[in-house]
Amino acid sequence: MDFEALKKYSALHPKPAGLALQYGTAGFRSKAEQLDHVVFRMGLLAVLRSKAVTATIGIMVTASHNPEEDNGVKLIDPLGEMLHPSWEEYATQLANAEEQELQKVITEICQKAAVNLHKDASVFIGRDTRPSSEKLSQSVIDGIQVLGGQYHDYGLVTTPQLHYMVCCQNTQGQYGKATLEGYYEKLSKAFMELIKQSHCSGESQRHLKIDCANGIGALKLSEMKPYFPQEVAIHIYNDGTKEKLNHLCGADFVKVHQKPPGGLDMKPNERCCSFDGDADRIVYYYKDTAGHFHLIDGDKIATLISIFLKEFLAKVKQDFKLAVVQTAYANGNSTRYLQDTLKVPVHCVKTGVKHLHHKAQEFDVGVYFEANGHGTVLFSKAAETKIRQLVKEEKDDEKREAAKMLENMIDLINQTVGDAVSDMLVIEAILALKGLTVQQWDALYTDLPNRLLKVQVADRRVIDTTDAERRALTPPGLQEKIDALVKKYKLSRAFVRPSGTEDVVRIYAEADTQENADALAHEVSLAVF
Ligand code: 16G
Ligand code: ZN
Repeated sequence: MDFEALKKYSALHPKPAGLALQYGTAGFRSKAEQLDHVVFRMGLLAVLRSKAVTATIGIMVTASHNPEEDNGVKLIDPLGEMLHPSWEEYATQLANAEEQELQKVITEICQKAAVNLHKDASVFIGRDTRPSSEKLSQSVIDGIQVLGGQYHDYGLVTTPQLHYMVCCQNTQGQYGKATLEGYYEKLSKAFMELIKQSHCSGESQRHLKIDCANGIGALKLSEMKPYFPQEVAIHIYNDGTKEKLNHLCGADFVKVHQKPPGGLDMKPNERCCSFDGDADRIVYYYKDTAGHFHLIDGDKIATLISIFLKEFLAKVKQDFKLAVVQTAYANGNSTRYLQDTLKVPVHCVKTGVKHLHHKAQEFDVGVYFEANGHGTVLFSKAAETKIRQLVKEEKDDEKREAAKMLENMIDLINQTVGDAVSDMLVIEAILALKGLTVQQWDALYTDLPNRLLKVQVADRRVIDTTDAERRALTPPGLQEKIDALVKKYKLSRAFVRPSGTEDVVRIYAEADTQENADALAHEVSLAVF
């Protein structure tokens, strides 16, 4: 390794002395001006990771739903999944090394991770529409080049598109073509095949208004539009030409504030949805004739998809195991509906996509969604192979047709990570096939009133949790206090957890009425101090 060149280039991307950041649940996130050295070094790390696993690695510059002034970076592993946890630690060490320690830290990583420096390295790069993203992705390229890695810069792409590219590349095209065109063709073809079977989509049924958070989603949806016939009537709002990214709009805003985004005029009963800033999350909503706002979050999306999959999996009669993975934030009534009414097993894991993804891999068909709208469906290799085989060979018409439906779903779903564009098409296809209106979908169950609060404490790490973050182990006595508060209300539940992305403690409470959910959340927040 040419440490002289490294030293020279690193000096062009100096680390502010004393600044320490952590590779958290969403990679690095910070004010954009603090990130130049981090992205340069993540370019270095991507090369090392690529050499260690002999595969193409992805690197995405984005801060998702965070304010436009922020930015972030995360690495994507070979099959399009999140960076392996053991390397998250290396990422943190490398980002925080003072200039004179850089060589030592790199050497250590190479030793610990058995990196063979003689191997080739290949990195795919993508970025969101933030003003700071272009320059930061240039610094990523500097880092890659200094270690002699090859790269392909996809420029402006959604986060899930980059995950898709990396997976295509490392599976020799089995997952699809590693181009934007390949992505659009694969998804649009599967979608059109699916809705061919729908008989009940009237004119008004087809319209969908999409709030793109003034981000990358708008650009990519416009690119995709020509792949669809005119009947697919999607209307793009908050396309980034007028307002700031994520400002008073986007999936996170809508979910957190439980109200419609700015910039989108909603008529009663119109179906609308919001993407987040990098288009890996989606939530739906509508306004009823009385003017009340109804949010359809990740839990209800998981429910709709599960209903569809359960029906068609039953038709192919293969005894595939279907399960849903949620986090502690899932509304209690969604869990009850899935388990008791739909009879689909539900599993709860810690917050963060990697935990949900990992758990969902245990089943033939694993549906996972966070309440905030990030999610997808995973099919095991065996299930996918069997379904494709049934499409080709099954003699029984009904079974073969059901398999065909599932095969198109498999192709429409981005199995690498939650993808707002793909999820939207999955939802639109299911609504059309089942002839469901947005109100009927919403009426599957009623969300329990809930409240999310955050509080600043001296050190959020004093809170340690267990049972998928649903119970606090420390500080001593806290869980007992929460238990006593929860007992005061009906249908109630509450938990606290340290945030993985902000210096705060988050509190979640739900109860029979909004007043009670609010009161419970407030009382729990007082118990945290
Ligand atoms: C990150 C996670 C998201 C999670 C959120 C929780 C990924 C790609 N993203 O944005 O899934 O919901 O963190 O944030 O894993 P918190 O720890 O601050 O509550
Ligand atoms: Zn996002």
